[in-house]
Amino acid sequence: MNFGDIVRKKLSLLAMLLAAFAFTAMPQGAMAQIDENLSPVETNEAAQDAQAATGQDFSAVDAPVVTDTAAPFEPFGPDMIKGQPTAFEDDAIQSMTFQPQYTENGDYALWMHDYVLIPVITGISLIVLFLLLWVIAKYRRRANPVPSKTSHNTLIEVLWTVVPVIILVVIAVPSITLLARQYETPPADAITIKANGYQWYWGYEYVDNGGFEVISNMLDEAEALDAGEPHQLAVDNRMVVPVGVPIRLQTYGADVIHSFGIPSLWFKLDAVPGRINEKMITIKEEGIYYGQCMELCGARHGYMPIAIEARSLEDYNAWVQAQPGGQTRAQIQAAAAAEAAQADAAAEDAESAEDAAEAGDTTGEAEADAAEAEATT
Ligand SMILES: [Cu+2]
Repeated sequence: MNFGDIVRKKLSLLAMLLAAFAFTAMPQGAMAQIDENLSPVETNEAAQDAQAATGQDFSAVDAPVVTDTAAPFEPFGPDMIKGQPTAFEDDAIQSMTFQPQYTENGDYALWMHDYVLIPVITGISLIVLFLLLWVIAKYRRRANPVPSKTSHNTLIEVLWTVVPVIILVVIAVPSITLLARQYETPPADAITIKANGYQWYWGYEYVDNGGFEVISNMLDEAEALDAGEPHQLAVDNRMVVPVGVPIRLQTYGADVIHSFGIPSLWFKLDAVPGRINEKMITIKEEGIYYGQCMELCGARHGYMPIAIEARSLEDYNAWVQAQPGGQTRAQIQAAAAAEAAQADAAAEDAESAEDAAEAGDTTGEAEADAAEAEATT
């Protein structure tokens, strides 16, 4: 065994160690499942712990309550469409890269693509091309009639092992960071919206706003063109979401596996029957963002587009209140507080009536029973 062999062995061990490190450093959230045995309280506590750990402080709940006197909700027109693919004729460079991004994760991923991956790929391709041309020119039979019998060169063997390891480590750092960001736990008060995939349309369930579901179907060509929107992306009812607020976006497959994907928001999550997947998304700008089902799900798989309309929290709350059974979170909290106060008052009544009964008042006893019954309901 010569020196080169020994070094190679040691370095492959190092590469394996690095891979093992990368795997253990990967966020556990990437493999997390929703634990159905966990009670809602425990889940909430876990979320709060996570929030404390990340030091984030969002409060969607504190937003101003929109009353019925607010302006009615007006859907955005086609001028608000954002993050669409670019045609080659319009901008050759832009047409070859990702759609413009409107989330922090999207910005990070785009940065990694443009400033880490593309330079590395271009550099390696150029070096390999240069080596090939050099060998073809210098070592062709006419220029080099007596071939060398050299079979080992320790220096270049060490180099071609060490350099790729360094390149992989350089790529691994932003790559694992991006993975971790994509699986960040939403804060406890993130707004939960559940996207249900059906054959072949989407339903958006507003879990934290009264639990209503909006069914979203593709518009036909004439309707889409009428609305000034792209055919096969335009829908009748968009998924309205608040902008700048963390959303706990859950996906679920009602029949087969679908996949909820919006390229310009750097979001894709499978919608699987019998299991809820979830990921956090925070949209940076108001606008209309298009996506599609991204898992072959049957005959009309290509005709179940996604259209997200990101609005200010006030507009979102106004829209929520216009839906059947829709309530803002402030309204839900106020109702819960009022109910709790009522229960407290009833319990107090029961207590005072009981005291009266003890004092020998027979009508008080009946009153106590009635008040107690009220308190328990
Ligand atoms: Cu589908």
